[in-house]
Amino acid sequence: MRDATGHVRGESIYLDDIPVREGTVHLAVFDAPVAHGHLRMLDISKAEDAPGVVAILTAEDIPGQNQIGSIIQDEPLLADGEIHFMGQPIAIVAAETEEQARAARELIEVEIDPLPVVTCPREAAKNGSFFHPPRTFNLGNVDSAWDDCVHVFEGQADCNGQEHLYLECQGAYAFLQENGHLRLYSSTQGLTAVQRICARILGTSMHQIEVEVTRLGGGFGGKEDQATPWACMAGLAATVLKRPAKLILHRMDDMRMTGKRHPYSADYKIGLDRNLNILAYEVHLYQNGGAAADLSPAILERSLFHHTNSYFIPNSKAVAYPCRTNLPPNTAFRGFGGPQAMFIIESAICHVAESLGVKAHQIQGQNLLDEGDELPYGQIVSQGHGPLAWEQAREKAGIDRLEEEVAQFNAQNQHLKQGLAHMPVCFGISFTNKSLNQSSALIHIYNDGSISLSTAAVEMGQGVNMKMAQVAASIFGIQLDHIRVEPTNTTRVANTSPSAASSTADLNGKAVELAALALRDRLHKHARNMLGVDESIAISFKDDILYVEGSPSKIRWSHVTDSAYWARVSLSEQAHYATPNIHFDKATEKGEPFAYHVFGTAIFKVTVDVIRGRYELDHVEVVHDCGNSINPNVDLGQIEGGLVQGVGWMTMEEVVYNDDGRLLSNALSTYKIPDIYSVPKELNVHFLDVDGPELASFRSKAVGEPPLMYGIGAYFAIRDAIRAYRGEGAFPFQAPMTPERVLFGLFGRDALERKG
Ligand code: LUZ
Ligand code: MOS
Repeated sequence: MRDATGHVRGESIYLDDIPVREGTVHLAVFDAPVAHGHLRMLDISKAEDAPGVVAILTAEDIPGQNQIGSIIQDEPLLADGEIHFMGQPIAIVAAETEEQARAARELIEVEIDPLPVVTCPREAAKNGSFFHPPRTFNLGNVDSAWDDCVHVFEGQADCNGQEHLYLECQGAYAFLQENGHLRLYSSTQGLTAVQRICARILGTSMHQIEVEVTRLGGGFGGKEDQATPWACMAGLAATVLKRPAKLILHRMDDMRMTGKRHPYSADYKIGLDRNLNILAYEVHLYQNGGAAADLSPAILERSLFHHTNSYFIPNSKAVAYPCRTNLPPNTAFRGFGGPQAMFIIESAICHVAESLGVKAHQIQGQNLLDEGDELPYGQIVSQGHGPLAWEQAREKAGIDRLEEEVAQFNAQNQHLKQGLAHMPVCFGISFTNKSLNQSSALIHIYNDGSISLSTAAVEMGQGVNMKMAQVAASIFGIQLDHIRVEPTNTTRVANTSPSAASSTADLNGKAVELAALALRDRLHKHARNMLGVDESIAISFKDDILYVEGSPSKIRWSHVTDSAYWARVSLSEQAHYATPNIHFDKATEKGEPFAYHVFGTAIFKVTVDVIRGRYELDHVEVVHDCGNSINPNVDLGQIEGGLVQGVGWMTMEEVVYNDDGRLLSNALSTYKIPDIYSVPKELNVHFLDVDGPELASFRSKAVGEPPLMYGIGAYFAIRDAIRAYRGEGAFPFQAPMTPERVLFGLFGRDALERKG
């Protein structure tokens, strides 16, 4: 990992580490203290007189359009009379120091006429409060399939949101250069979105705004769309005040003001034949979108795509409702609506298994998607490694022995119970918005042979810079240290798609490949001229040495690049890549939206402490399909990190808003995330030994998001252990499975609440 040294020595430069220029003002955001109402009065006079205050900016100071919505234009940067969620930005305090800005913020006064607050998506749905009409995916004919089913079960499943908790909070730094040109550093996954929307706010053109990102301290989707407002605020202050402006959210401000993973509430109905083949599945998904659309429509779409997870179900129907509530607008989070849909179908399958007294894995295993099966959106499974990964995971885990051990343990122990679960995952790779599936790369070779490489990719700790350098180095046949991966910058690579959808390495890697191949052709041609040989002679570079007909020559890479420069050969190349063939028709909700799918299975074994409601993950075995990994270390880190983040979502991370729309889990004291002690005591990850698809860069499959969904297995393994204690009887499918919910599951909520 090329960033490792800088990280451990504290030398890597994050946004807050950029040295500030003389005259910088520091910003603090004043946000709404209530979740819904009319802003009747805003008094900034006391704050304006506070020490160090330079100015206080409100909606009236915005020279362009007060609008940051991307998919739907429904979100002001600063409230303009209406308040829709607690934490909604109303004013920006600019002061000489950050402390002064934050102190002055306390002196702002508002009067807000309250309106009813809705926090529940089902209530919003009753009111018809949607971002757009509900969407429906259909395969086969679910209505007529119920008659063929021997077993039919209906139920409800709920999963909660998740706080991104990137180590680096949201932030931006902006200053004017000459002729009104704005330079904007933003902690964003999507530079062009920041550039476009900041131009809209300032009423200027995109070419007046240059956005640069060196690296992020984590994103996880939280900075795909929601880095934009803070960047716009810094840009606005810098433009209006003609002074450099810096805004870094403190953790509690960040947690209060930004959106999270969407909570979903769902009604499902599942039908099987007597051999436990799933014949029909119907699900109604209520998405808690928060107060503005943000990326909710795209996230809803991905929930629809993944509503049958890894299973072939000949008749399925999913209806998804994008509900507007008075919470901060929920947003992208690793998995992007997929995890919620998968938790829900896993709940339905678990419901069947518990009711019929069979093991869930029996139903899961025999209904897995296989080669040639049709997905609910019409795409046909190809290179469908689901069953292979499933079988290998069972084998590597030693599932028969594990099952025996657990049965024996449970027979011998009263106050500790163990449980097992299988979690297969199938995740589609590509942005579901077809247009976003493009990227470009710019390569400059300097005459000494060293290289400047720029792409649209944002390094956020996922190792994409390393992969991009590896792609270029392997095509050129040179050492990795010749290549500098530049900060991402909209003047070097324009019209960037966000680094998201697990597609960053694929899309940008392909663009790097195209640019590098063009340069290599040119340099090979020049090397042939240097050697005085023609096309019939095979040449190549390996480890910086020019090989002629397979034998090393005395000529090095840098000799060729230097000679090419003096011979006036262009040593720069820009290339653009767009994923071929993918398409989707929203009128029929059918098409082939994904370049390919990623498959894998995780098997969980847990122990639950029946007295305390606590649990430990004893053993997790994962078989994951990385294709031909470019960098197994990076990919392993993604798999382990994703899995633990998914376990956190499913077991301990509980986002709590009260009925007034106030975030109660507003700090790390009340919001628990996994730490090193939450990592499974034994975690074995195996890569499936198969070739990756053509549409993956170097056939190395996308790895960012899919492993998160393995974490769902933790929920069902704990549930299995609870069942081992309490035997029969239903209890709700509600995630996360916090220790409190474990106790409710073990003893019944009523019993516990009555007896205290
Ligand atoms: N972001 C996005 C995503 O804009 N479109 C997507 O399809 C997507 N998928 C996963 C994660 N982020
Ligand atoms: Mo995303 S959830 O920004 O890939």
